[in-house]
Amino acid sequence: MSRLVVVSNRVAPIKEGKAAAGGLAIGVYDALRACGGIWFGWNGEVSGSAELQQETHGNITYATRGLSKRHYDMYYRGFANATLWPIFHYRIDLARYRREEYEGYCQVNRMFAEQLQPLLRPDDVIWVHDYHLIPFAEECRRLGIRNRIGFFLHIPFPAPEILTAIPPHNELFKTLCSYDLIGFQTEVDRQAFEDYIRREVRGLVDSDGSMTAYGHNFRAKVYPISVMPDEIQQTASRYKGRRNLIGCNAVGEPCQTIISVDRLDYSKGLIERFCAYDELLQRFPEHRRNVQFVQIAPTSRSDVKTYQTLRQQLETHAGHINGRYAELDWMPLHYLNRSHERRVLMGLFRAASVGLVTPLRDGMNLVAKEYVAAQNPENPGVLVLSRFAGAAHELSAALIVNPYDIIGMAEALDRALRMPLAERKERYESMMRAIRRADLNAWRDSFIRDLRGPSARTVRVERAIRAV
Ligand code: ADQ
Repeated sequence: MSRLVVVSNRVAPIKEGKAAAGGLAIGVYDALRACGGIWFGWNGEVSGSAELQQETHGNITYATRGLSKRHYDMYYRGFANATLWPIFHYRIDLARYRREEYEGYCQVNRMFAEQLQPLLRPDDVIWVHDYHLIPFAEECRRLGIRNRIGFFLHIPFPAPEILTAIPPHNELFKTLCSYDLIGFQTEVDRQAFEDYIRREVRGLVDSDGSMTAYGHNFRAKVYPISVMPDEIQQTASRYKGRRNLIGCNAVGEPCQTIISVDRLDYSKGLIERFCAYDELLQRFPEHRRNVQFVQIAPTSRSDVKTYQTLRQQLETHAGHINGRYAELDWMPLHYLNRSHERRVLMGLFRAASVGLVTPLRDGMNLVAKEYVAAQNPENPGVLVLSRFAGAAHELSAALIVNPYDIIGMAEALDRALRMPLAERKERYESMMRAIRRADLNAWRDSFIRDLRGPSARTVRVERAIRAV
């Protein structure tokens, strides 16, 4: 089998025998181990060496490099995270556009392609990840690289009306059409891309998902990312640590726990969630002392202004809730800015009565799937899930909420905290079936199979021949 070459913005080498953290890393790592290959990208160092450093563990070579401060500011902090991230999450109000940042973004994509080229073999297949690397395939084609190249977008693809707010959208999405295969999290995202291709570009779209635009033939399909449910189930049930603390308040009285785990990001709807919890305690005072809310939210992109402001707002809200309701022996909200080991998170998920996952927009949201997979089948908790998380398409048996409706979320929390066992089991079983039907292996295998399979051009030619 030909090698796999994975390109992602951030690469953290995984030593053999060590566990990868997070969905993307686990999925990609397993695929690389199965057929051997290269994982190429930024090593996270700023002002570090632009020289390519290579280290090999087993049959995987990690080829990484640093970014200069200027490139970090233009490409990563600038165009990727201050223009694309907010716009793809429907937050034009938070987006800014600077031409020099866009140029820096394109430059980094070009440098990455140039550095990858000498490492490539003619039959390698290349799998590129996420919004940092939209022009990557176009840069490869410019260098004469003819390998199959696929792209997976981890975040939402917004409606064309939103996308066109990006000043160079035509140029940018033209480069996206250089990929052979483009993968999206949900049908809504794929449809939005199709709308853009039809309306903005006047491209052609076939019923099998193949498209033609700017003289390129390519396919666009849905591959919902997921988790390994059995592995999570095992990790969660084995965890014997702090879990015992959950389920009791400070004086040992029984207490239900609501848990949320997110990167600290405005797309995750954290402020609205705090307001909903406040509303729950106000509207349904019977839950006071009987419930605690644990919000784990490690800071991310902390050198971007919007993220600093969000952090301050959350601290104020958290202080307000605890100040208003806390008693000497009961703390209603535990707000933790630290990252936690995966096994600890899975253990906490299992012990919590409610998983509260309410992003304003999210490509998929793996925490929703992890929460369900971690539950005790005999006494499962309830998932309260935003309709704007990609995961809501598969996990329709969750209590689906609109994160802009604060009272609606408080009512859903009340319902979740009171839900009888039979209903909890029924919802849990339905969600587990959905997760098992399309787990992380299915995500990875179907994408790689399609990328290695016949190209959109071949399919089109064969169809034309059959029609004659
Ligand atoms: P993220 O926005 O990072 O990912 P998410 O899907 O929730 O969001 O994945 C986060 C991962 O990190 C989960 O596996 C979670 O358990 C872990 N994690 C979160 N907080 C943690 C903490 N405090 N400590 C340790 N681990 C923590 C992007 C998109 C999503 C998409 C994923 C994968 O924004 O929509 O689901 O990529 O495609």
